[in-house]
Amino acid sequence: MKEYFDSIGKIQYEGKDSTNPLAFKFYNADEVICGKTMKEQLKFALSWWHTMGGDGTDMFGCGTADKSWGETDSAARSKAKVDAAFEIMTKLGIDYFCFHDRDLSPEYGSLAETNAKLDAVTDYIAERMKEDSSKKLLWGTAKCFDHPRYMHGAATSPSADVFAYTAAQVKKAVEATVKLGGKGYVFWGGREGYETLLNTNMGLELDNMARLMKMTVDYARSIGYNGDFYIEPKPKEPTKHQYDFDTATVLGFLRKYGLENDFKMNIEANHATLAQHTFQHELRVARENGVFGSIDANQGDPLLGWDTDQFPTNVYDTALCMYEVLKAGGFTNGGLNFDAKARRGSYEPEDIFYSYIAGMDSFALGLRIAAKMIEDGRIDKFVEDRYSSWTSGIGKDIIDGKVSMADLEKYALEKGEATDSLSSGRQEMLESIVNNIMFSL
Ligand code: XUL
Ligand code: CO
Repeated sequence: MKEYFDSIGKIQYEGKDSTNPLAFKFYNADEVICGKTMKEQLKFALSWWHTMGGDGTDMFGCGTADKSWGETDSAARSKAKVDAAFEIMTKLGIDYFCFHDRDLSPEYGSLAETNAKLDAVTDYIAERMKEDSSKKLLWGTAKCFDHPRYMHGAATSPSADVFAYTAAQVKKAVEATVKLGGKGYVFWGGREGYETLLNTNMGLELDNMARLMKMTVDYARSIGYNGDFYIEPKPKEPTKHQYDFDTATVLGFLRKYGLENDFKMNIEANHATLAQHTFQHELRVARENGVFGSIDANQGDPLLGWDTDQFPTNVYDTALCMYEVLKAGGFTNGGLNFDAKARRGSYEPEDIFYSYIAGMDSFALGLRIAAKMIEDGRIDKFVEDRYSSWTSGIGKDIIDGKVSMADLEKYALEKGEATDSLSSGRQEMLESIVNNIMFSL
């Protein structure tokens, strides 16, 4: 088998004092944290689109990184991508991968030919997975947003023919996911939104988006898929307004169409910040509503207002993320997919490794800090005490449904002014506790 990165060996854990850029400082796969190995807690995944296909092309210029994998023929390149991806995963100790159908194999002349070529690639991946059972598919999805046919949306297109084409493409992507044993199928509404309401029938578009999801669930279950379906919220980009704006909006949508039992969230950090939320906020909303599923790990740049998809290196954010993940009971079918790309200037092959090492170490450090925050207990204790008025007396009576508004009026009249029942929110003290924990590791 051809080796694509022959100067790079298996990346080892060398501990926090190591200065070797090609070693993990915090990610020690087999070390047990909060009852599971780091590998099980973090469930890292490689994103096929950024890592195997993304060459740095942006709105202002062409690609800088060579992602041809030494092949000019399209089918040969798709196969080479599989070998290169397996090599990257093995060297980094990453077990999972995620794909869009068209990252595995591009569109050819007709849908029939496109499907046949995709089958050849998924057959080859299945073969490679058989040889190495540590490699697993975290989730699959369909790229229903780049071809011109999707210029006005896919399931939300004004054209019923485009809806039909979308259904055909999603059906095939679900089949590919099932064939490779995937435990997740993602809907990210690439162009499911609008540019102007002057040309948009919002009600019909939302109904149709739900129709496609319902059809997908029914079809996938009928062919034996028992994994999760995820919606990946994003407020804008490429469209001005994306219908899956944020977790709260998606929850409203799912509940309106009776889809709430079939879908969980795939929360992406940079999408959260585009929606003017923190990453932790989106995770908390998902967790509190029982729809926490999977994570697209990346980060944006606070000075750039778009989806920069940078590798995550902000440890404060990874710590608060892993705090939410641990509180949610950890991942089940989901995991941490690096929906992230090396910067356009980081174009050399080894930058792929530096990027993943940076991301994996940042999440490993985040996990260590989050576990320590929980073990330390000061934050949890503070929150518990802050709400202690709900565990007895009038608070408990309200929760138990024992009192009416008239009873509460009587209580308030007797009790008098309520300000004295409050105490400080202690935000700065709590932030300082987090820093204290972070730096005591
Ligand atoms: C785009 C994005 C997608 C989804 C999968 O912003 O995040 O790559 O993760 O379609
Ligand atoms: Co994503």
